Amino acid sequence: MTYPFQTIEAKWQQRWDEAGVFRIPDVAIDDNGKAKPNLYILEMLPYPSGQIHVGHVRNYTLGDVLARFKRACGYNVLHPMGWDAFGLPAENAAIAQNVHPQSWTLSNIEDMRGELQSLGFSIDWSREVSTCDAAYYRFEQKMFCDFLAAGLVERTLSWVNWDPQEQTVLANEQVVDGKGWRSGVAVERRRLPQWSLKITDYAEELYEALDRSPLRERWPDKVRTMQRNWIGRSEGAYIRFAIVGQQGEALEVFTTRCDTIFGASFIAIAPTHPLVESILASRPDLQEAHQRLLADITDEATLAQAPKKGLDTGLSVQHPFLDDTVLPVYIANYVTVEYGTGVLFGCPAHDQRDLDFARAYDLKVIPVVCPPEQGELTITEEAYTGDGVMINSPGLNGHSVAEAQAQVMAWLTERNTGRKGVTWRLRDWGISRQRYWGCPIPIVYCPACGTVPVPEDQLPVALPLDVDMSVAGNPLDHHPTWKHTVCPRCQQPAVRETDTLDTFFESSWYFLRYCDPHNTSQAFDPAIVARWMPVDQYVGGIEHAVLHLLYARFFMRALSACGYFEVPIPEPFSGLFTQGMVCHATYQSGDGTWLTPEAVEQRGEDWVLRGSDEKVRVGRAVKMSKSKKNTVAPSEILAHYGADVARLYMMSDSPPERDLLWSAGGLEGTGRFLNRLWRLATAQSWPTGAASGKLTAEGEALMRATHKAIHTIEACYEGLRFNAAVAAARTLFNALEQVAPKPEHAQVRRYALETLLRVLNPITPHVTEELWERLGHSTLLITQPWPSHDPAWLVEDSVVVALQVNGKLRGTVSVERGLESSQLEEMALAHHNVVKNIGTVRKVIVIPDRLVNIVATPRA
Ligand code: ANZ
Ligand code: ZN
Repeated sequence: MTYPFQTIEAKWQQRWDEAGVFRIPDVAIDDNGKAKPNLYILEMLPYPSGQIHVGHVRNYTLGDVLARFKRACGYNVLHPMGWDAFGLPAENAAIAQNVHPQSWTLSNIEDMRGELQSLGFSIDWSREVSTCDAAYYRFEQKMFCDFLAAGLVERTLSWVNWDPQEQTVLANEQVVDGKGWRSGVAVERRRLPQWSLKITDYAEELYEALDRSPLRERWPDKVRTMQRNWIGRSEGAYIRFAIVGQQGEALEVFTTRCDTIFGASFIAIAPTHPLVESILASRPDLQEAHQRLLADITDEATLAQAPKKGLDTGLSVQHPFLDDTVLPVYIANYVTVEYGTGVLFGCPAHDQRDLDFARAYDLKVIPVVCPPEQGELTITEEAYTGDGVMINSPGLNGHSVAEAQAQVMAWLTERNTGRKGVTWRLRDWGISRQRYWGCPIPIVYCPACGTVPVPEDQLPVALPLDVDMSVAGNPLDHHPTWKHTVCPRCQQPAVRETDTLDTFFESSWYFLRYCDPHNTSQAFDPAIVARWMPVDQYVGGIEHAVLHLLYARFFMRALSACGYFEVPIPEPFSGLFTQGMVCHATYQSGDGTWLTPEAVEQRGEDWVLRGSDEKVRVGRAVKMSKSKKNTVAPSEILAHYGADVARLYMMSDSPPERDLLWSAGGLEGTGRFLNRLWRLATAQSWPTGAASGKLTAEGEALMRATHKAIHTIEACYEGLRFNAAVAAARTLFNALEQVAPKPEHAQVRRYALETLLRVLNPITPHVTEELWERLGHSTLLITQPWPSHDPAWLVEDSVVVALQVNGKLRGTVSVERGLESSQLEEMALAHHNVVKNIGTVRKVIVIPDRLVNIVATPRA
């Protein structure tokens, strides 16, 4: 780089800091004495893993450009930052490196804060929040107690996903293909007392709101679809099947296909269903087989693929419409206890899982829906799940599936054996973690009083720091004193809950704390929150589509229910933007070892190990990750190019929602551009002289280009099309470069340059600020308003002229405005479609900039 980015960037970061320009008051007054509108722009808070990575740089630059732009547009912009500081990696690092999770976390925060600051983000650091700070988590302990009082927290013995390597319970979302999301080890099922949040109480509301404003307009469809699928609304029927020989006893199933009732050939119950216990009580012979079924249970996705297994209970139920038909009752591994009623009726002909099960246990397969163009249907190994015409179904034959469903529903209602109903796939949110580095759950177990929440005046329940991390399991269990306490109610000896909260609990409300970060008496003042919430624009990764983003939506509703707001604020994030990933090619040596980009070089067509002849395999570009060694460290980019180049490059290459393919060449090119801008602005003088008469055509063109740039870039920033904004800024730069620095151009050139600095300022704040100063300004560029454009200058300088022959339109031409009549006449007479239609020309009428009419004899 030829311009002194190092000194410039440090200088301006310090100046902004001294001027306190990013310290945001809750009410800001503009120059006219009016309150500026408040706006909240937020990026997802980082986990303090050690260093920021390129993905962070992209994410935070996106938010920062928008924040700086909106600020210039007159908003009082809240743009805070904090740390999602609890979690497993700190414990793992602590064990591996023999440091305390807290010191590991705090020193990472120091490092990462420094890196973020050197990128020049317009963050109000006075509002920084760290979730592992007792000053923060004491309030979530209070929330937990409030939720408990409101019936939104439950403690239940529940089947959980147990990660044998991490020695912890995982949320369903943390199980990927039957394996722990971090450990990659197959999860087991265990039954443990767990705390959970009743997110299912809000299933319908969370689902419906996805299709209401503002989410409908301002959240990506992709994310709304993912949430919709995750919440999983199914409309269907609940049907009761009477148990044969047990007067008044029935099994209730949930089905979305009541039309297939005549194809039912068995009933299946989930292995962990409460009913199973009573069935087994009278059938000790089945207990061993049942244990084997239990041992196999993993998550649903895996079970869907696994071989179908079950055991015959010996019970049977009566078919609701066929008096002489009874169905056997099985316990089956593919039925989940948490869905519907945990019981289903199997219809092998039309459900693949049921068919696999029927084949394994030799059960009947009765087709009841026939494909429309076929007269009959035989089922072999594949179930027919399509639409069709009813067969083998007394009273329904010949009807469509939809008609059959309506009819069966009517029959069920009539006989009082079933009802219409909706079921949701969403499960309650298990929040207990058997880990140390988290927020203690504020509960005491007393032999006399039972489960007692810790009263508010005894919060926080601080996490003890003197723990032994070398023993397996949760260090809080092994701590000699911490868990022994007295019961808040009866003052007798009692023990603390040693589980900690899922860290998603912390990230479900941090954005509220930013509004009022220093409040010591409550999580936040509702009046202050009302000034800022909801977040106007949230920016983060699509990987949070169903975890964090759903939990935060639930939290707002739960907090509303507990009276935390003046007026309920259902949605935390009005606008959501999910940026693409930063990708890079991968390199591997012959033996498959991953190689860093610095370790390889291109030689002709091939890639080789730097400084050797050893060939290297090049893989396609994938998300940068440490494991594949295809990362580029932001610290190195900063050292070689500086923050402005890094920021500009991040915004230049691809639309922000798409993946960005990292290229060293692209970064170079961006650096060259800023060097050129620097040279242009510093290598000559930029007099401020007053307007010197009429502009030349060249000057007018630059004037037009400048106003057009303002107009275009403004729209691009508004629409988060930052790459298009950069392209438009470069167009203006090129236009400016082409106009020679003659005295008659002085004014327009200076105007163009200043405009360029202003429109680029949100992306490259340091270099533009420096050049602004060098142009003689004593104000900070960051405090300048967004430039306005004059619509008069946007009028295109070309016009469309109609070409007529004897008053009839024969063509049009687009020409420069203000052409001479003779030039227009010449053009018209040369136009192919005019030539075709004229014989002898009598007269030519020209209305400049509009029309040429040729009066002529027809062509012979
Ligand atoms: C009879 C039937 C016939 C079904 C047929 C499907 C096809 P969705 O659409 O995802 O909501 N089911 C019900 N409870 C279940 C449980 N606890 N575990 C596993 N499967 C369960 O799925 C609804 C269908 O899933 C229900 O409709 C039921 O099988 C099954 F031709 O009932 B169906
Ligand atoms: Zn007690």
